[in-house]
Amino acid sequence: MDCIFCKIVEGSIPSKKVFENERIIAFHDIQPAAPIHILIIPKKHIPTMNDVAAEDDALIAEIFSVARQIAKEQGVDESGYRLVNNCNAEGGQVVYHLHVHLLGGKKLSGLAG
Ligand code: D5M
Repeated sequence: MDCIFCKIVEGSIPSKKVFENERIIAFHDIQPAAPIHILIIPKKHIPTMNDVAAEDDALIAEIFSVARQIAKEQGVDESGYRLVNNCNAEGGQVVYHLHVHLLGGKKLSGLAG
């Protein structure tokens, strides 16, 4: 499959990983939009938020759990951070493998920029 994030999951494309288990990996975004910009993704190829099925409920919950853990490890849990999912073209999605951006390390603004 020609999916850049599947290639990161396989290890055929390098990434700066900060978390990995059997279902999820998280790594630094290659084009950081904030001092801390980490992507949290399921290993399973789910193209967009619209493709999340009921059977993925536990996986989605775990992505948020991993996000909380990473925010703490990165030292932004108290100062604050933002979780973002872009869905389809007008949502700004570029990579069609579900991912949550964890952004922090500065005062964030412009939610719908
Ligand atoms: O965000 C897709 C994000 O994926 C965007 O911020 C760049 C990032 N990206 C693309 N390729 C890579 C690699 N190879 N490593 C790390 N990060 C990457 P979207 O929500 O789809 O607009």
